[in-house]
Amino acid sequence: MHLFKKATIAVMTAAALMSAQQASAKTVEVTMTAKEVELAVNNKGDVTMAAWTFDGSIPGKPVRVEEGDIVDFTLINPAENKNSHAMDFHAAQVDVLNEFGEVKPGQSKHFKFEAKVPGVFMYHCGAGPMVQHIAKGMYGMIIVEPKDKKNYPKADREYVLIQQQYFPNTENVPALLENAEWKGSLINGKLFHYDPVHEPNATQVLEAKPGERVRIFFVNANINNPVALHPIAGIWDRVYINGNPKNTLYGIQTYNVAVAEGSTFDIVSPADRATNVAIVDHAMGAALRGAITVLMNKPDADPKKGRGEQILIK
Ligand SMILES: [Cu+2]
Repeated sequence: MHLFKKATIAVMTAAALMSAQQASAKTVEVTMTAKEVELAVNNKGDVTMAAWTFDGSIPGKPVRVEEGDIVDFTLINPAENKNSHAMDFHAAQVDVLNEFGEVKPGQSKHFKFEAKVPGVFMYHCGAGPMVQHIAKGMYGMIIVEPKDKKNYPKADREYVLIQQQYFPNTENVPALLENAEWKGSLINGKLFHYDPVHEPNATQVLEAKPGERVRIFFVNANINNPVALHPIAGIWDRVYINGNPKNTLYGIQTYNVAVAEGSTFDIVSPADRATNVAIVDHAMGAALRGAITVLMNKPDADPKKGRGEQILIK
């Protein structure tokens, strides 16, 4: 073939590939409202916290986009709130003083960013004192699905777990900074949220069928402590550091998740029998303060759990 023709074909192929990529990228609109509300932090509902939240829940809703998507974000801070709030997406590469700046009560803020890096990222309020806004519950997870699926087999079920240190008195900011007075570990906003073994009021567990690949998207939203994430009676088949399959570890017993890190964990239970796994922070002081989650692997697992909206079990 003529050299010129070859080059032309190569350029056309590259152009076609690029436009195919651009065509698959989309804009995802996300709006959140800062809400200062009283929320229960236990399953029974009688231990409450003066919470600051995104949309009234701890954690805020999971945001899920694909690598290359544009996140078009609006934060509303209603006039009835007493405090300024802000949004810091760890998946964004922007300007801390501009996009992540504080929004006063009665105002709102709008910004866009491209989710260029795949993975599991924390988001949180960055208004001062930031330690207090996080301790009061203003955080969540953004999942940026990788385009490159190498090392990233399809999961049968997916679950979001976010851990937070619980301080009964979030008005004592120096205590938060010194790691004093922390009394509990919240998983998705509640103590022993999915652990009926240690907490009779826990009604929910994670479910899967024996042999299914279960993917845990995990964020450490603790104020100060790392999380030694371990599946009791299991082994992590894969750990994707920062949720990115380019950073894959295999056959891991415990993986230490830094404060403000998000990582993804795959576990595959034995296919020939029903089993239970307890996903814990193996730092005992955290586990026995609430950081234990039961994953039940059983033939009659609820088909809705770990799919769609139910990646975060309420
Ligand atoms: Cu805030």
